[in-house]
Amino acid sequence: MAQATFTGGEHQQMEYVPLMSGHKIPLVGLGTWKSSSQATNSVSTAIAELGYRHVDTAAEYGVQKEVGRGLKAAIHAGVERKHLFVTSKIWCSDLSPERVRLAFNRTLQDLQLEYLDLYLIHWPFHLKEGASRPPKAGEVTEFDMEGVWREMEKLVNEKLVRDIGVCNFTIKKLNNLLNVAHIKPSVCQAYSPLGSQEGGRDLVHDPEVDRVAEKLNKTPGQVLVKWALQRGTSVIPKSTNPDHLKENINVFDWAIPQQDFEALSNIKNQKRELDGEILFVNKSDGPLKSVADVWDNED
Ligand code: NDP
Ligand code: 1BO
Repeated sequence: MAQATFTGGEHQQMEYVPLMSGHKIPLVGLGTWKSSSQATNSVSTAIAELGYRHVDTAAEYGVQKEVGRGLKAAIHAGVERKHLFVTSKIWCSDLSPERVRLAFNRTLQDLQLEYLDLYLIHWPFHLKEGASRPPKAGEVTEFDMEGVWREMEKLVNEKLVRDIGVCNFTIKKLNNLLNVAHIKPSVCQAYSPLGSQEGGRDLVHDPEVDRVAEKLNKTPGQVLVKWALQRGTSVIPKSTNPDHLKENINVFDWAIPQQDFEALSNIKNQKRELDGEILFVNKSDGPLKSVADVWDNED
């Protein structure tokens, strides 16, 4: 884990970890999936009042304009842009070389920013514009990974993006990318630290999480965020609830004892909550006919 860096102020002191590029990513960020119209308030409160410095969003979340207004309010309140870390993602229907720049420009405009800190490939599959969920025959098409990555590299070279990376890549796909990348991916995003939202797994009420929370006099949300940090990842819990926002960043001056950390790591019935089935699997026509296909049979 990297040495802590502090930003000062009344709110929580953020800690950071260096990326391969040398830029540093805040250890706790704010997720914005399904934040809807509350995104503006949660982003501005999180940054200006609570000490968050990282916001994770995506074109597909449909909240980038709201997030942009929240960022603007936080900057207006005195937080400098250079102290923020903003991540967005390119959606599957824009995953062709000729659409990368357009998608990126739309994202910058919606977020009211001049550059992004991190731009990620959201999922490594190319979807036709307006594809159904689940996709119909012919709606999942070939993904030109090398061509798309070249366009993303251009954004870095033009200083419009500081780091580029991926989400939902298997080891096989990462190796394919590493074979062609001139600029290596800085991040393979891990997400849903609390078990995600409706349809996900309610880890906040898991008995083992509750036991550790009670023992340490912390909330279940804090225990889950801290577990992810101690595991060695940065973390992006989503919340639009002010109390949760406060809890989720208050994780830097205590630790989960090793025995409890191991108990949490061994919680029963672990599985991937967001498996991509609804987004990409067409059982009869493919090309992805099962969840195993989505994950290259690596699970
Ligand atoms: P999380 O695991 O972050 O869980 C969010 C849920 O937990 C919400 O219902 C939230 O409700 C609740 N919650 C938050 N804090 C607490 C707390 N302290 N105590 C109790 N409940 C709490 O879910 P996400 O799936 O949203 O993952 C986080 C972020 O990761 C996303 O928002 C998105 O930015 C990113 N992501 C990226 C993906 C990718 O493909 N790259 C996929 C999925 C997510 P409330 O708002 O009421 O607090
Ligand atoms: C549909 C988008 C999945 C969450 O990132």
